[in-house]
Amino acid sequence: MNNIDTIVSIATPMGTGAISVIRCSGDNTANIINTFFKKKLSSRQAYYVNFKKENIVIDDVVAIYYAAPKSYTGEDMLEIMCHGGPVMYQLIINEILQIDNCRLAKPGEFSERAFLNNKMSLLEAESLCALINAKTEAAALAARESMSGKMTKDLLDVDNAILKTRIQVEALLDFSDEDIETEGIQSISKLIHESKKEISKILEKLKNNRLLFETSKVAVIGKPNTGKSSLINYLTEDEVSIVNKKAGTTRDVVSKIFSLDGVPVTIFDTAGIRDTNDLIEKEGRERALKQAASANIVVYLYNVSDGIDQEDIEILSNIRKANENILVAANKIDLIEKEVLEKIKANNKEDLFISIKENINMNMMRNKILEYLKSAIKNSSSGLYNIKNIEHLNQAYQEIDGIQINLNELELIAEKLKMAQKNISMVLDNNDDERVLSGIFSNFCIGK
Ligand SMILES: Nc1nc2c(ncn2[C@@H]2O[C@H](COP(=O)(O)OP(=O)(O)OP(=O)(O)O)[C@@H](O)[C@H]2O)c(=O)[nH]1
Ligand SMILES: [Mg+2]
Repeated sequence: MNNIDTIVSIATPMGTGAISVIRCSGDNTANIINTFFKKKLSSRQAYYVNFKKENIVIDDVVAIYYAAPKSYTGEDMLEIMCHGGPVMYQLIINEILQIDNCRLAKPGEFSERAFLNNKMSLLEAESLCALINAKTEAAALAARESMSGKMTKDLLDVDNAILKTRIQVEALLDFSDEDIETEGIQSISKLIHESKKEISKILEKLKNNRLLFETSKVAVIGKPNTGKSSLINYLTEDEVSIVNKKAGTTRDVVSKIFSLDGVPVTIFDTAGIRDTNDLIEKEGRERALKQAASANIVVYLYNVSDGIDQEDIEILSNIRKANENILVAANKIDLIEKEVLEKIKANNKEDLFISIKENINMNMMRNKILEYLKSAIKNSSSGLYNIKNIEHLNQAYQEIDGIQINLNELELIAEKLKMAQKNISMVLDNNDDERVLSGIFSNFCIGK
């Protein structure tokens, strides 16, 4: 691919810092080097040089030239490390922009050129985008792993295994020897089983990654004094909300972003819901219900000593109209006798029984929230992480899962395997215009 423009941009955050890095990429890189350094730079070597405008030194910098195609973009590239601060890099960029066909780069344009020059796959570009935008350590590490090409390799391995199975099925279609048939069927059955296992492993990873790259919303709802604020403080390990024995302590929605075992979550504390004439409390109640509707999941708390009463049932059915994903938990189990608790548990098998104060079953609570989130965000759309990959892989899994291994069904098996392969190739497809145009590169920062 031949781009006429040479693009220029700052690659480090704008503002004050020790150094700033400026990046250029394109055919005119050599011209930039000649004009401002007045010397030839060998590829991939750091030079301490003066950046000069005519004979005036603008800054002393470290410059590295990367000759095409051995560069990030695959084009001629130059990286200039100048003194930091908000002014110097702008002076240098302004000078470079005077060179013919040089212009400022758009966000992600260096990576887009790398992709167009086959320096990275679409899957790797998507992972890179996720890495730049990662909000937790776990998200960054997961993105890093799939960027390294491991996901691509795993997919190629499964694709190969399915191809091998298809060849065996086709061969069997051409033979009618009984011994060969029995052996062949066994081998096909084994191969199919393995492919299914591998696809489901990759699928699980994609789903987990998806959770890492979203910021999921959890709304905590319940009647006053049930421990909502205590739960928020416990999960976030912070004093986000005021906790008090007086009912009606929280009056407005309070939110906090935190990492729930690596998953970025925004949790919303809300006002306790009860029938009231107090105007502020009424408004708080409205806001709580609105929050429940817009969250990915709702955690509904009740006090185990009071049980679920008519009021809880009404609130729950109100929430359910807008949000089906409700995790119901009974709090304060430390306050009741064991035998009584067992009886209540037997009548409310779906609920989770916890004590926030005494830290009972709180690990289970965290896991349940993650489990609910995973299924709740399954169908929501994501700007960062491509849901289409999950859909294609799911389809590949369904095709293989639907296979009945039977000698009379060989043609159908061959067809299903072909469809599975087709779906895997869609994830690996580097020419998927829809994905390229979905704006992954514009989600990148300037200079990447
Ligand atoms: N014994 C016991 N007390 C708890 C537990 N969880 C919370 N509490 C207490 O219950 C009281 C109310 O807790 P909050 O977290 O303020 O309850 P809330 O649901 O936010 O209340 P509002 O904001 O008024 O709606 C406080 O005194 C907490 O210390 C628990 O597991 N066991
Ligand atoms: Mg509260």
